[in-house]
Amino acid sequence: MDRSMRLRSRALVLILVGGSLVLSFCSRSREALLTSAAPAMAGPVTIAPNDSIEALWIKAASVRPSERQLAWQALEFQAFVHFGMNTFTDREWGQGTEDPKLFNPSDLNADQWVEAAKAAGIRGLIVTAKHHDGFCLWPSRFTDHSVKNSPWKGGQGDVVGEVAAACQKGGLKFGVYLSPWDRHEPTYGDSPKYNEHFKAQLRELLTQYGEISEVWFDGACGEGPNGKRQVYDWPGYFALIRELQPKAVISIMGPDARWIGNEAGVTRESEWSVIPVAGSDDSPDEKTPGGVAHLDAQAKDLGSFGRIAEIARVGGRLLWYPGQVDVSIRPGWFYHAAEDDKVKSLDQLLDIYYTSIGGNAQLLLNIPPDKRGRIHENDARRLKELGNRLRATFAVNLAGGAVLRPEAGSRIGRETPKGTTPSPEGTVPGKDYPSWVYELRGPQTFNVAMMTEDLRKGQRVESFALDAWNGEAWKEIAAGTTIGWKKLLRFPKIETDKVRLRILGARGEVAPFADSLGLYLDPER
Ligand code: FUL
Repeated sequence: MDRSMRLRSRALVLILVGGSLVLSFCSRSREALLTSAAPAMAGPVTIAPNDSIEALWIKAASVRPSERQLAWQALEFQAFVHFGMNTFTDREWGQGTEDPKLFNPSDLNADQWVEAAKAAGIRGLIVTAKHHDGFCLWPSRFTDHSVKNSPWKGGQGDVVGEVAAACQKGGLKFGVYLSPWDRHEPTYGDSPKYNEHFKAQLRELLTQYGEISEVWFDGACGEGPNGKRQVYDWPGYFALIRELQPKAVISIMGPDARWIGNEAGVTRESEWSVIPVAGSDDSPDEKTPGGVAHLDAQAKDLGSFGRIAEIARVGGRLLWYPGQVDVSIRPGWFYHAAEDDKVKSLDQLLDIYYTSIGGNAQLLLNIPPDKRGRIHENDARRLKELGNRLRATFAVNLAGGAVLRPEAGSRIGRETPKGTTPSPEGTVPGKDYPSWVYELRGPQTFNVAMMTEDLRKGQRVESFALDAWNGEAWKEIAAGTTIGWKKLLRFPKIETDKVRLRILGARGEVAPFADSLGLYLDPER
């Protein structure tokens, strides 16, 4: 996303002016702060039947993201690029028997992909290096089913290499999708042999293309009951990635980021990054679409306190496992000319943006190149419209420079509940939570609010409300449940010089900080 769209001013300096706190904004971006300050790490936290409610509350507030998860979350918006044999056969899933000669883009231009993505404010790109049909977009030494046997560039081309270079040039992060399910590879189903093959291909991708920011492992496998049964060596795959690209996030069938549970571009109303999971086994579970064992990524409730208590009864652990929303700009994942007029509208994309990034998730928007090897004009135009609209909306934070004061009578300090051990990490249910009043720099007109939590302190807020002062009284203008990385709320235009943020429920203490509130005007609403 352009610098102008980045949220600036994250180092909060609390200056006492006449009993009030003035938010002083410095010029470092939030991303810079997040990546420079190493979070206090807390890996999986064990939960057990004998944990009291208070103990569970404190444990839930103590789970932290890893540095790689924080950096990934700060990307916010990435492009998914489905391109390969299916682009040329007009299919979504290939058989693995397609002739490599069918792959022949007439005008492949990875710089154009990057420019189209950047126009929307996208910060990273993940390309399908190999989809289920097994055709490799790079000249792998371990199969003949690749670009090297295609007519494209006389068999001398390397799509992965061109995309990696274009991303580097354009300042985008670069990641790879490598399908574990391979319908072409003869060793598939002969588990140890295929695992070696898969790791050899993974090694090529992890060593030949510079920094890889994400490895996306699909959970799909269409082998029927009589099909080949492959037992994947997940721990081996993960170890290789950690060894060769320690900063890379391993998503979906992996420990760092989870599938949100749909391909519709929406999050749950309450989207938690602290997720309780039964048992102690972290290896992906192919029986449930969940990435880690015993997690049903499609369940309606993944992280409520009730769910945590339920899992504690059978014994398990709390993971920092943030959600990613994958959705296509068109009906299909791959390009089909018949869908040229089915590119999602600007309003649909805005809804997706607000409910995914603004719902505590990362957005992975698929933009499939066509048979030329270019992002089609209709898609490119829509991406630009999206970026323009977001830039216009988020250019100025109208809460910038606000004077912040705790509301009289509300409580900011921590209390130690009866019967629990004092902990640096939080409070308990059923207490009063804080409210803050933001005195704006004069009357402001806005229709978008943004709330964020400092994830270095975990994810804590369970519900909140936002009020505007109408000259005589407070009027609630928006409310929500979880916040996490970011909550975005849209409402009819309002003019006021004072807003109030009420925390209605939280796991532990919620400290005021500069990121907690942004107010914006979407000029087109
Ligand atoms: C699914 C795959 O089967 C689709 O083809 C696509 O790649 C999507 C992102 O994931 O599981």
